Amino acid sequence: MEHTFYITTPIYYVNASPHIGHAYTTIVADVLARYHRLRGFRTFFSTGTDEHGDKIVEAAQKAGVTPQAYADQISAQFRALWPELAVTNDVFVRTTDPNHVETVRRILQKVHEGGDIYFGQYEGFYCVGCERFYMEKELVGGRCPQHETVPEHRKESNYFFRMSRYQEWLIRHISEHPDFIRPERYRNEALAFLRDPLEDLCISRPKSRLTWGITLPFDENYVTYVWFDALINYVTAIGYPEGENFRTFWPVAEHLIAKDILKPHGIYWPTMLKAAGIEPYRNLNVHGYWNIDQSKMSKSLGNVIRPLDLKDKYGLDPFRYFLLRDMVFGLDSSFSEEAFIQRINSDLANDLGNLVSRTMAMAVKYAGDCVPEPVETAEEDGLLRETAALTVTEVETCFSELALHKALIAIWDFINVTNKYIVEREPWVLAKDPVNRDRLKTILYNLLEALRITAVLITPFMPGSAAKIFEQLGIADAAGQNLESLQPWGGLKAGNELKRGEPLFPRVETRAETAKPEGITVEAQPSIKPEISHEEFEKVDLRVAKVLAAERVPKSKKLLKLTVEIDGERQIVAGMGVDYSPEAIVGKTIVVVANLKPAKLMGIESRGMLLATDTSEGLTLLGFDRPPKTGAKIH
Ligand code: ME8
Repeated sequence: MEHTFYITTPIYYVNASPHIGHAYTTIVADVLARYHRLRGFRTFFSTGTDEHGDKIVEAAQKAGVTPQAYADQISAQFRALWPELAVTNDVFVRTTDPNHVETVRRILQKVHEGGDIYFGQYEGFYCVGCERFYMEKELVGGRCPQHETVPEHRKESNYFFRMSRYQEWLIRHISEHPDFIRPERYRNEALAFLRDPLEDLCISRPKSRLTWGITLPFDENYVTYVWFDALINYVTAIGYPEGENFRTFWPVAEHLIAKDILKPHGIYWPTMLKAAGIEPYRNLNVHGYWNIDQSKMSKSLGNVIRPLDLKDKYGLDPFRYFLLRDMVFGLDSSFSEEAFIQRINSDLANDLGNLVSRTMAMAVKYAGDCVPEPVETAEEDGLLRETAALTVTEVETCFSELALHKALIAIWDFINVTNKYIVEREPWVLAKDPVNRDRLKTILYNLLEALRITAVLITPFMPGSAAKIFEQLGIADAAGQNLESLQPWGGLKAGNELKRGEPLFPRVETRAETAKPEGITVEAQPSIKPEISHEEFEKVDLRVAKVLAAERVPKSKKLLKLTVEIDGERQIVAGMGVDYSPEAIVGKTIVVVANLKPAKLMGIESRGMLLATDTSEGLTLLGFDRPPKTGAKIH
């Protein structure tokens, strides 16, 4: 039987330009699509833009153009971005496309005829940012939990989709298909929504208020609610209902979204499908959020990261690698440029880049310009071969679990085993004596085969770099580049012409390295530590403190004994003596970790720790823009 795979991304709103979050989802979809193609699956990959609704009308008004002109302009930005990021979508759906409009009307008609749409009154709180009504109890302090804005109160006559009718069915479906919504935390979240009675969904907007939408097929005076319209894109993309693609791909549909839109995808969409007589999608795959330097990305904070800026600055493959390596699928992650540079320098330039350059340099030098014939396999080559086989299996498992960062970790373990193989075999020593010729050929062959395996495995993640490695190895045919060719060991053809290339990943100079020539010693930025939960952070009690007295600890250059006021007076011994004299530190308002276990430094008890950071001129204490009260909690 032919294997098939259908992957979708959300269709993005055209109210703002693409950012790193959109790039992440779409690149994950691309990695999955490429991986399945590499395994020989017939694959279809769809993305697009969501163009109707209040939100777009508001954005267009602000820009002083019509909604259509606005949608055209931003949709074009998304469309043009994907090839720049090597994204290989098969289709790009716009909700203003005539075939989509037709599909939405067709499905509405069908659901209406099935008796699942009725006319009624609605009163509720509408968040334009989310394009949805909220129940009062869902609001946080009267505000939308996502956008933190006060929603509009609306009361109007509208059409409703009888979603409540499918509640029991949906609970059963989710329970019987444990993978329907994954990872598990989001399945649980969806089941939690379903614990309360499901309300019917308001699926229309009166034209007296909003005209920018798809007219209902059964009432000219209303347009379709933007989510009812948008979700249907997933079947428009594959030609519902007649298309051959629909029959082939719908049964294997995999949706990819972030946690922000779990409810429409996990609740509205399956019930809509059920009412329309379409079987449910196969899986809803939900990932976390990219935050920027620990805070939420938002236009108002001015910290929106544009994917093309990063690509232009650091290259496409490093960008794709970083996004996939630094986010655990399902959890939030924090983007920092320092962490990105660290990955480029260590994983890419050092581990993979060096492996390719060293191997190619040795192969060309000791074997001439062709892949040598392996002659004798020694037992000591076993580890490399076994690791290769295990890595291929591990990567397959990781893909089936969407643990893409783990797939990369597995590939990098193999890269490191290969690097170690070079160090231990010392080909440059063997090359000194012709007696070792056959052994040397085998070792070089093994290294080149390990490179080929690595190149195949990284193809979905870094297609450009994989292609460069194939070129260096003289592999032009697809047969040497697919996953099937990885087992058994030895798929690389002896005699292939080798071509040395440029280094794959130039190192990026860190601030410390750039600063050095001017005689300043700044440490390279340490990478961000592993994520902790909010609860874990809450355990640290940070307080505002005031330094009341300070003296040097006898016989120590660094230590100062401080008396600080927090919740009363307490003693702290701090290593600030090189950078601050006792006189300079007295009177300062500082930040202290107040619940650190007491410790003794040079025999003196210390109850707490001061917060400081490094600068080119030494340590500096953390301070405040406005004077806070002593003892105030820091959050
Ligand atoms: O919700 N981190 O469109 P949208 C990770 N039109 N991913 C992020 C992200 C972040 N900080 N920010 C956005 C819509 N995303 C609807 C979808 S589908 C039928 C209709 C990604 O432009 C992520 O995939 O607000 C998220 O689910 C999506 O963009 C939301 O895009």
